[in-house]
Amino acid sequence: MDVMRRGLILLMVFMILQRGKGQLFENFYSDKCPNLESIVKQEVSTKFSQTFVTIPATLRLFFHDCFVEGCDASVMIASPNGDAEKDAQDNLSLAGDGFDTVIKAKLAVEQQCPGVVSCADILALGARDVVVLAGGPSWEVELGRRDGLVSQASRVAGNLPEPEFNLVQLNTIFARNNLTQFDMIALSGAHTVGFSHCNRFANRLYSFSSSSAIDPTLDPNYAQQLMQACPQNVDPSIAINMDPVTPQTFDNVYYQNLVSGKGLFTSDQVLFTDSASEPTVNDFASNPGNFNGAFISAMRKLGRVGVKTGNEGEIRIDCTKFNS
Ligand code: HEM
Ligand SMILES: *[C@@H]1O[C@H](CO)[C@@H](O)[C@H](O)[C@H]1NC(C)=O
Ligand SMILES: CC(=O)N[C@H]1CO[C@H](CO)[C@@H](O)[C@@H]1O
Repeated sequence: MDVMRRGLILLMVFMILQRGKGQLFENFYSDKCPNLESIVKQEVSTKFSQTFVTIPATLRLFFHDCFVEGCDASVMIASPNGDAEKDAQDNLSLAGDGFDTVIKAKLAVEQQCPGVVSCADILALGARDVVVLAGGPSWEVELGRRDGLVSQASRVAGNLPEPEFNLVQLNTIFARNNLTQFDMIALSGAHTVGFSHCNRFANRLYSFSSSSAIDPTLDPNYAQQLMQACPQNVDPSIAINMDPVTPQTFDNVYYQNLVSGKGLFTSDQVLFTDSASEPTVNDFASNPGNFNGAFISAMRKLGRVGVKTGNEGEIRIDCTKFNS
């Protein structure tokens, strides 16, 4: 009896200790930095008024940060040796405006609340703010992340999805981050804004298979448009809109494009051509409310991936450098 009671007490203590671990809260900074959300929103809006790229760049930066070492701003670190996360091959195309947005927002936050708010949380807030600025849905962002102490280019390969991926490969890499196929399809809707360089999909235009140079799942007119914008051996710096219909609006037109054969990457188009994911694409294409709800839920889940809380990590002062 005595042994059982002792065991029970130990179990309860263990559960209480575990409870707060890895947990985020919407009101985490309400005492320590009450104006946080409006400061970040102001900086993001100012940056957006200078360039539209602020929107896709910040959204994609959040995704890449979360999938490598968790959402801990590890992607922000600039190493003098060129061996940090942002220096990896897969990160070569991260637009500088996303980094700049976080750096500027952090500077403004430090003026009012020095040493209190993590860069990881500022990036999570910025990702929400840019979706809203592009006409997408809004949501409450969970906060309390700490900034990571590891940022290595060698940790990137294999942790980010590739544009050539099929459904199983996409599901596998998202599942490792606690995200379902449904979440993955919703998050892919981020490709409703932003740009891609020609080399990320050129194989679908010029060297698809031995029987067909052009990917037969591409709408033929869209394929012609893409070949005009991206001739073979085009300047590698050329990038085109990923959503050819409403490129600057955060909406569900991305899914309507998939239905009409206008998915830019194999990883986009496969969501419609694979019968396991097609029903969800059809649903999001015709019900913007369903897409918005699924996107919000998936962004909140994405924001919990591998987070450091409590005394883990640090609150970085300069988002691009570890404190010591
Ligand atoms: C499902 C698997 C995914 C694959 C294979 C993928 C792949 C890519 C590729 C190849 C590009 C073009 C990069 C370039 O050439 O500059 C891109 C752009 C982009 N991706 Fe994804 N992505 C995926 C999921 C996501 C998710 C989950 C998000 C965010 C929630 C996201 C947000 C973006 C944005 C906003 C851009 C445009 C970036 C810009 O214009 O600067 N992607 N993605
Ligand atoms: C996935 O969820 C489990 C259970 O909540 C958690 O222990 C694990 O750390 C999560 N994985 C990631 C990558 O966040
Ligand atoms: C946006 C960004 O910082 N991109 C970097 C990716 O990696 C290359 C190679 O190290 C850097 O030159 C880029 O600045």
